This record gives sequence, structure tokens and C-alpha cells, in this order.
Amino acid sequence: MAAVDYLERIPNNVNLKADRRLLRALEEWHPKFLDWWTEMGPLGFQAREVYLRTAISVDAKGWAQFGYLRMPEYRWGIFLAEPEPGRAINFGDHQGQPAWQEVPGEHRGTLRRLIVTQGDTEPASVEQQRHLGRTCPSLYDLRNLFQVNVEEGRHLWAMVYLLDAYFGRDGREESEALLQRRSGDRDKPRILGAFNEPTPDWLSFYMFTYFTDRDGKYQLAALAESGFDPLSRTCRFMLTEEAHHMFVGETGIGRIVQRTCELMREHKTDDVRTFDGIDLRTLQRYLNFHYSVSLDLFGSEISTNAANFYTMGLKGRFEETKKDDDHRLKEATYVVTTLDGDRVVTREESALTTLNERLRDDYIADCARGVARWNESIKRHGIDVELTLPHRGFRRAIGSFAEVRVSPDGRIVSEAEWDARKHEWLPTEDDKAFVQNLMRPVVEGGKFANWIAPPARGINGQPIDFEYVRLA
Ligand code: BYC
Repeated sequence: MAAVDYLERIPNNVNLKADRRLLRALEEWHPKFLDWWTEMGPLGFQAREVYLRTAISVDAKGWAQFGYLRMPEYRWGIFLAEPEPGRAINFGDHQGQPAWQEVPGEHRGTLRRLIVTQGDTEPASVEQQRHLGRTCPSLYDLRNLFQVNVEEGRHLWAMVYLLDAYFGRDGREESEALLQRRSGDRDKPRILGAFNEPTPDWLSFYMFTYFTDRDGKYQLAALAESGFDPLSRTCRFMLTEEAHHMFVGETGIGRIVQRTCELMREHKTDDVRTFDGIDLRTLQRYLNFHYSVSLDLFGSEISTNAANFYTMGLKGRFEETKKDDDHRLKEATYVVTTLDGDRVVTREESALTTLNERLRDDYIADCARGVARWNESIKRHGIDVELTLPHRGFRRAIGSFAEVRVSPDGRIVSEAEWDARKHEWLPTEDDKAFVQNLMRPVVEGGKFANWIAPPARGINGQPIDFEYVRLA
């Protein structure tokens, strides 16, 4: 079961050839996906050989195979984690019943909506990163970008499989629509806010893969708890791919921090811009932006949608089965930080309606761990500056904080103070122009742009100066 069938046009471990109707639906969708990839996928480099990993089984150990291939030849396919025999629905009103192998009729619309929302983010991120290849800081980084891109493409396949296999004609229509919306398009935008923001430079890319892909981790983990077993199994396998994307983000920012500190020490100045480095203040402003946009992806602090997803058994908490409570939460409460008039307060609320906030809390704690690691690196260089996560209410567009202006340190500020100080807190036009100007391609084997340190090690045990992308 774990072996992936690569003899088929669509590699899969779901015995696709036994289901003619589904196979036909996916075979019809396949060329449309390739058209979308050509139109909206990475610009340039499509004819180049890239050292990519491909899934060859769904075992935790050794599922990946590395080798050179051209991106359009990537074996996008359908991989579900192994079924857990006897798996039950672990939370909500259906708790204790066997996990659903088919869509429960009464939750069909809600489940489809969740799958479409998840699916929509995957092509969106590829669209956002489309232009980055032209300005790569190294071949190593270029290869990582493309690895992330092809795997986001595969995550789209994962959701399209669920739509086509389980939702009939509506599912097929949704699969088409996933290829028609466009990130940032005024008329047919992607569904969630963060996926309509541009990713114009590599600093934004690393912030995105650190903060926004991490939302992906938490949302996928919550969906992996689903009582709808095919969704759970799909998300469990996606999480193994997602880990690399966050690694790219964390080490990417870590390497920029390291290089900045080296330049600060070498030239005895905070203002490393003169030396083609990215100063820590600019890094902090980019961090503030990407963190706040990603916090919005968790939805409102109080959400009846979230309560319903849980009660229906469709979307659980992070590590639901490790929690020691009744997994129904009808009587339970949870403390949330929210607004009371013009004050930031903490308040006890129903545990069910606050599930978005709880997931956001798990996410915030995880984000903070990476920031602490970057700060250790700054400290090791003997520099007395710390990067910080801004307050959760800062620059929010979703939830109660969207109504007010909150400073990074968590004060509600007037519109006048916001206007006067937002340049200290968020990337300015000048910052963006400066960063853009640094983005000059470096494609010589083993060389890196001046604003980023080389990685500690290469990919899959290869040396750092390995030819990760064959340009000739
Ligand atoms: N932008 O009750 P509320 C990833 C809408 S990332 C725009 O507060 P709810 C990846 C919401 O849809 C993970 N709209 O929120 C990362 C609702 O609309 P309706 C993606 C927003 O429903 C990097 C209304 O506001 N996966 O995988 O409890 C690269 C009130 O909503 C936003 C998922 O998101 C927003 N930020 O929760 C590649 C999982 N936030 O119903 C990939 C599936 C809320 O009033 N999605 N709204 O029309 C969900 O679980 C939920 O839809 C959300 C929102 C958590 C997003």
C-alpha cells in the first residue's frame, strides 16, 4: 500500500486505476494544471534540470528520492498516509464513531468549503513566488524555491483528489475554479488575505515560508485530526513535505541575520546597508508585516464557524488526541486576548467558539521559538539587539483588533500616532526599494549574495557548491 505507483501517468497510492470515473476526472484536470503551471508557475528555468526530491512512498523513513529533473516533468501525484486500522472520530458530537470513509451528507457543504480554502492557498503561493527565480541569491536557494513550488503544486493535487473523488460534479467545478483564481487579482482573487500579498523579493519569501507556511502546518495539523479519514490521511502526508518549507524559511532568515551580524561587526556599524546587508531594523519591519498577515489566517477570536467545524468532527485542535479532556468542550472555557472597548483585555470564553484563537496561540508559541534562535545568533555575535514578535493585535485585518490600531508593544494608539510611527513598524517604500535593489542574481556554483550567509550544509548530504540547478 505504501508503494507509489509510478507506472501510471498520475503517481498514486490510492489504486487510482480501479476507479475509472475518478481517473477520467483527474486526467481531464491534468492538462489544465500543466497550463496553469506554465502560465503562473516559476518564470524561467522550466527547461533546466533541478535537483529535486520526489515522494516515492509514504513511509516516514525514506519516502524521498533525489535526482535531476525539469519542473514540468515533476511527478505530481496523490499520496495519502497509511490508514490507521479502526480509526475513530476523536472529538465533537460524533466522537467514538468510526471515522468516515465517505463524506457525511449533512456536513458536505462545510467540508467542501474547508478543502477548497486549503486548496486555494497552494497555487496561490506558487503564483506569489513566480518571479523570484530571476533574482536568486544562489543555486542552493534557487533549488529550494523550486522544491517548495513543485510541492505546493502537489498539495493542490492533494485537495483536487479529495474534491474529485468525494464531491461529484461540485467537486470537479471547484477543482477548475482553483486554477482560475489568481493571487492579487482584483476580480478573481485567492480566498485568504495573505495569499493576495505580493512576494517580490527573497526576504519576503523567507518571511513567508517561516510565518505563512507555518500557518499551513497548524491548519493541516488541525485538518489531520478530521473525522473524514481521506482528509486526515492526505493532510498527514502533506505535513511531512511542509516541514521542509518551514526549514527553508527558518534557515533563510537565520542566514540573513548571521550575515547582517557579520557585517555589523566587521564594519562596526548598525547601518549595514552601505555594505549591501539588510539591517536588523528592516528585518524587524518585514517580520512585523508577515507575522501579522499570517495571524489573520487563523480567523476571528470568536468564531461560530470554528465551533461548528469542531462539533461536526471536521477540524480538530492541534494534537487533539494528545489532549486530556472530554474532546467535546461543551462546558469548557478558554482565555483569549481581545478588545473591550478601547482596552486590550483577557477574557474567559467558550472553548468551542475560541478554537481559532487556541490554534493561533499554538502557532505564536512556535513562531517565538524560531525568533529565539535568531536572537541567540545575534547574541553570539556580541550584538545587543533582539528581534521580537509584535503584539497579536498589531496590524490585524481579521478579528476584533481589526477595528483599532495597535502598536507592536500592544498599546492601542490613535490614528495620528499610527500614521506618525507606522514607518518604524512596517516596511516603508524606501525599505522595499532598498531590498529590491539588493536582489541581484548569483548563479555561480557555491557563491552567495552578499546579504545572506551560506547554509550550514547542503541538501541531501550534497556539498554547498553542488550544482543544484543545471543552467547549461
Ligand atoms: N482572509 O469565523 P471566521 C497553507 C473569512 S496555509 C480572508 O473568523 P473561520 C499554506 C472566513 O472565511 C493554511 N477571509 O473564520 C501556507 C469567513 O468567511 P464566511 C490554509 C478570511 O471560518 C503557505 C469569515 O471571514 N488552510 O496551507 O473560523 C503556502 C469569518 O471567519 C480570513 C486553511 O485555512 C482571512 N485571513 O476560519 C502554501 C484551513 N480569515 O464564512 C500553503 C481551512 C477568515 O463568513 N480554512 N476569513 O464567508 C479554515 O479552517 C478557515 O476557513 C479559516 C477561517 C481558519 C481560514
